[in-house]
Amino acid sequence: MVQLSDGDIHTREVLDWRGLHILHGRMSSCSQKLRIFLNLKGIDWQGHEMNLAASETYLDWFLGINPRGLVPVLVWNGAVHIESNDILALLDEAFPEPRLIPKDQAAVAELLRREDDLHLDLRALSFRFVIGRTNSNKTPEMLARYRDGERTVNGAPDHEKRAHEINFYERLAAQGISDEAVRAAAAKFRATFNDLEQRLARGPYFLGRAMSVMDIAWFVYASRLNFGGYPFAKLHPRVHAWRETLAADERFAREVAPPQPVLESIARNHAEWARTGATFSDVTGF
Ligand SMILES: N[C@@H](CCC(=O)N[C@@H](CS)C(=O)NCC(=O)O)C(=O)O
Repeated sequence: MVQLSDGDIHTREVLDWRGLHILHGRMSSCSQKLRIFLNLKGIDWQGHEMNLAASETYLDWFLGINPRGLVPVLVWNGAVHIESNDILALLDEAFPEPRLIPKDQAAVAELLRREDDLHLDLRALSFRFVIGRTNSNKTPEMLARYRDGERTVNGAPDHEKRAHEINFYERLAAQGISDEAVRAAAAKFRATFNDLEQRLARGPYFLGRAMSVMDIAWFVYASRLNFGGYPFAKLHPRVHAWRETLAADERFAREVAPPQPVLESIARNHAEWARTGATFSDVTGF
C-alpha cells in the first residue's frame, strides 16, 4: 500500500479535505479503472479533474500531493494514497460489497502486476494510434523540475519511479514512437490477450462466474486498444464479445468514452492513417 506520510505532502491543503476525493484524468486509463470500480461499488466521491494534455500533474501544486506526478490519487479524510491498484485494494476492504478483489485467487495479483507493467506500452500505443501524439508535451524545463525536486515517497527519495516517466518523455521527444516500439508493445498485449482468451473459455468473466477487478482493469485496456484499431474480433473473439458486453453497461461505458472533440479527432487520425498506410494493422501486421 502506498499511503504517503505527512512529510511527503507539500500541498498541505489536502490534509483538510474531508470525505473521499479523487484526483483523476478523464482519458487516464488508471483513472478510468478507478472510476468504474467506484461506480460498481456505488461509492460517492468528489472529483478533481486534472488536464493531462496540459501536463497539470507536473505542476508544483500536484507534485506536492503525488511526488510521482501521476493520477489517480485518493485523498480520504486527509490521508493521501497513490498507485491505482493499491487504492483499489484499500477501497475493496473498506467497501466490501460487491467484493471485486477475491482473496483466494493467486491470479489476481499476477494479472494486476502485468497490467501495471504494460502501462507505458499502453501509453505508447494510445499516443500513436488514438491521440496521434508523436511529440512530447513535456518541455525540458518541466522534466528537469520533475527530476530534481526534493520529493519523497514515505520519506525516501523516489528517483527510480520518476526515471521511468522521464525516459518515456525524453524518448518521445527524441524519436517519437517508432514502428519497432509499436510492434514490441503490441506483441506483449497479444500474448496477454491470448491468455485472457483462454480464461474466458471457462466462464463469462476472467475469474469465472463473478465479475472482478480483472474485468475492470482489462476492459479499460481493451477499450483503449479498440479505439486504436487493435483487431480484437479477429485475434481474440471471446475477449471481443466480453468487451462488447461490458461496454453495454453504462457504469463501464461512460468512463472510457472520450469527449466529443477527442472522438472527432480520433476519427480524423484514423482516416489519415488509412490513407497513408499507417494504421495499427499496417504497422503490426495483425
Ligand atoms: N502505476 C500508476 C500509474 C499511473 C499513471 O501512469 N498515470 C498516468 C495516466 S494513466 C498519468 O498520470 N500520466 C501523467 C502524464 O503522463 O502526464 C498507477 O497505477 O496509479
